[in-house]
Amino acid sequence: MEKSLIILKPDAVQRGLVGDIIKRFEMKGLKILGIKMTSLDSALLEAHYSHLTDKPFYKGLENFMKSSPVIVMAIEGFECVNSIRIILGATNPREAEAGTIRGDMAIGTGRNLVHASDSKENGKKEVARFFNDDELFSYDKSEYLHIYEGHERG
Ligand code: DAT
Ligand code: MG
Repeated sequence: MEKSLIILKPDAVQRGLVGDIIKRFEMKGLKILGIKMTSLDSALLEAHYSHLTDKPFYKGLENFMKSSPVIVMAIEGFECVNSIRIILGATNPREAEAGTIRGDMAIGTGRNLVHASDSKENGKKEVARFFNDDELFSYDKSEYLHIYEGHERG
């Protein structure tokens, strides 16, 4: 089972889209291992966006991510990293497919509502970066029998 770190960014919180976005992950059948509201600081953001700190838009991105609380979620599912990126849509919401979160609800690249991990390795790393062990829950989801075939349940 893969893990993905999801952030519902300040625009999702401010626009009242938190419920609609979480709904899409729940509808897919993904398991929420942890969820909380938190504020992000510069050090955490620099670690999280280390691939972008030298970009001209980085300071704006950092300020935006600190501009209001966010919701962070740890999600688990079979090959879920890729599935979740598909549910998000392209980084630039104007190029995101209709039916995706960004395609349906966003316009600006710097206001694209949601972060999700981009690889299995980063999923593991990012969940550990944003959650303490005692904030993550291990439990059986009864509906798994109707979401997965046996070999996919792990
Ligand atoms: P993604 O969020 O799809 O994984 P990313 O990791 O390349 O995309 O970038 C992280 C965030 O940085 C992205 O969600 C929005 C912002 N960003 C990326 N490219 C940008 C650009 N050209 N202008 C403004 N913001 C940008
Ligand atoms: Mg990314």
